Amino acid sequence: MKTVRLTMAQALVRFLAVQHTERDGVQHRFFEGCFGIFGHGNVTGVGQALAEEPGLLTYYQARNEQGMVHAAAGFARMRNRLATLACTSSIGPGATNMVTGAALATINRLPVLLLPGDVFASRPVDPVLQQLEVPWRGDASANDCFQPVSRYWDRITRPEQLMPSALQAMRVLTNPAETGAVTLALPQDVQAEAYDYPADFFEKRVWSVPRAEPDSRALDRAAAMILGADRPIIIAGGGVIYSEATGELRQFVEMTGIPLGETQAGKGSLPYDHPSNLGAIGATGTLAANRLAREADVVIGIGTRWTDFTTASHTVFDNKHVHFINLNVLDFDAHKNSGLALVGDARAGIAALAGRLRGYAVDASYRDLAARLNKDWDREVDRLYHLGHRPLPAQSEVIGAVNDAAGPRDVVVCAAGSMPGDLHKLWRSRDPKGYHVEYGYSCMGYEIAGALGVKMAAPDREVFAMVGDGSYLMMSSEIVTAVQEGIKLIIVLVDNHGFNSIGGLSRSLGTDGFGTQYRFRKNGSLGLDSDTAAGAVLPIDLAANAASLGADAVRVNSIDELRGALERARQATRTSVICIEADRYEGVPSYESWWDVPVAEVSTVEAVKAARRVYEESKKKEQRYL
Ligand SMILES: Cc1ncc(C[n+]2csc(CCOP(=O)(O)OP(=O)(O)O)c2C)c(N)n1
Ligand SMILES: [Mg+2]
Repeated sequence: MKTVRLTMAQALVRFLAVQHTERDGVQHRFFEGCFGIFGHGNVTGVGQALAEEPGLLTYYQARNEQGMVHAAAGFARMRNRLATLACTSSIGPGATNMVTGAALATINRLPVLLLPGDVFASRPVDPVLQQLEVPWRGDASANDCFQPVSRYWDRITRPEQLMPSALQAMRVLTNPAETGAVTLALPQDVQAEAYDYPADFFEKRVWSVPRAEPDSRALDRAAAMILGADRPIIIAGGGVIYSEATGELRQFVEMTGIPLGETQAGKGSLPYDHPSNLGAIGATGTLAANRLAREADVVIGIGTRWTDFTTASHTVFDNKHVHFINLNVLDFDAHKNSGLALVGDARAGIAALAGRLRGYAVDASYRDLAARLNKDWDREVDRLYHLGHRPLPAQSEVIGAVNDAAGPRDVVVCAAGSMPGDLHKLWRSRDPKGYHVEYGYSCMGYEIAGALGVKMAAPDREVFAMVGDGSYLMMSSEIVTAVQEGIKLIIVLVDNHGFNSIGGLSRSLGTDGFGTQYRFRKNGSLGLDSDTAAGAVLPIDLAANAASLGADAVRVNSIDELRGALERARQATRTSVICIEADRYEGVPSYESWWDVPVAEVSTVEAVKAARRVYEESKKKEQRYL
């Protein structure tokens, strides 16, 4: 047997470089590079291996380990999970900085490979710098934190153990039902240890991504349910887009006339102006989608994990006799809401259902109602895009200006704050990959780092990262990575002096925005830095901050100025940051939706007591979907 003598880290890098995916006959290289921040635990292991054969995997330096995992997740989402980036870190804090990124990837079902350095397997000199010791368990390290947030986790304690572990890692990463973060913890001594690896381990491998068709009897039952429905509705989730099923979905919708709502991950499944597209569903839904959802008797969920935002905390599907049909590649999701489970690929499942529904269509009046609601909603978007609010513009106008500046294939990226909900309602999406809002983990700090990964995955598209001042201050450091790599982002930074989304939530539930503004503590306010008791706003110059990181940065004072700056940013070759202040109190309304956020059952504050009464009433509307 031919063997190659390599360190474990060298073997790993060689292995990663030859992994491929294949779907519909098209092959993709699976790892297009490796992000890393070096320290002890990877500088002389994986770092040495990347440096010795730089042609194998392109190395990208990051600023923050969390940021690099976000970039890898953004990349993987943009590539419909058929390719990703690996991430290497040192031991201890470098490793645990990746835990948030791992959770985000796993929740969003996105493949990322994490390679945290680990303490010595041979334990000659314990405790090493940054080693977390557990007195009662000798084989534990900080990397055990990754277990609950990974879909596959292993620690490579001998060099030859790499072979079965790496193969398992690939199985999970490329399986659309199982995918998420995969963590291979790499003890620093083992990374540097040599072994005679069989040459076969380094042969090109192609992992086929299947398009499993759901069980035919379940499909028959689903078709019968749809035929018997008065008011069916489709809810399109991220699975539609990852499966590249938007063409089949459109045909299905046009054939049957069943109207469709979109989740955050599923937005873009149909163009916004398609007459059957009702737009966003749920807590951040449109009037169109939430109205029709209310009456729906059969809800066909495709590729959705049914979060509380999608169901408006189990209130938006309000028909007492509602039943769900769930087409999902993961049986866990397919069984939610007591649904009829169609376990399989979205594209294959839609085609199979369409075959059973030939000749079927909803009443013309129902189809027309959807088309009318779609048009009505577009008028509402138009209104909110052009409020002309003074002296500060409303956030909806900022979104309108960015939407106007974006070409049909360009991408908007966002994750946390008040913008995801507004974007969900208002963004006019024209391309299945044009709307990229991370709302599974809704992680502040994803916006810029995730956008970096999006642009790396799709360099031919403009990428607009929309970020709040809170998220920006939490993590903007990957701007430096964008500048270093010559990767162009257009970052629109909406400044409202703090956590407006949470402030609004707090105010609406009786707590006056406590702790959500960036303001000086006012003397005598007893620390209640709430909206009505706060001092002056903090003098934070966000544009100067962005400029200091190497971006072309500008502060604009009106929507007209914003439009000009966006045009200049489009022409530019470098990363731009455009900072604009928006009126924190001029929010986009909710449209017949609610979100279950528990209010204190006892309080001395009248506003809290009143909010609790409303809460108890609203909660009665929640259904169990049994
Ligand atoms: C890492 C992280 N911490 C806390 C939260 C809770 N949270 C959600 S939105 C938000 C405020 C975001 O502020 P900003 O980015 O300025 O957006 P705005 O709400 O002002 O639109 C907070 C604290 C979160 N989603 N992520
Ligand atoms: Mg803010």
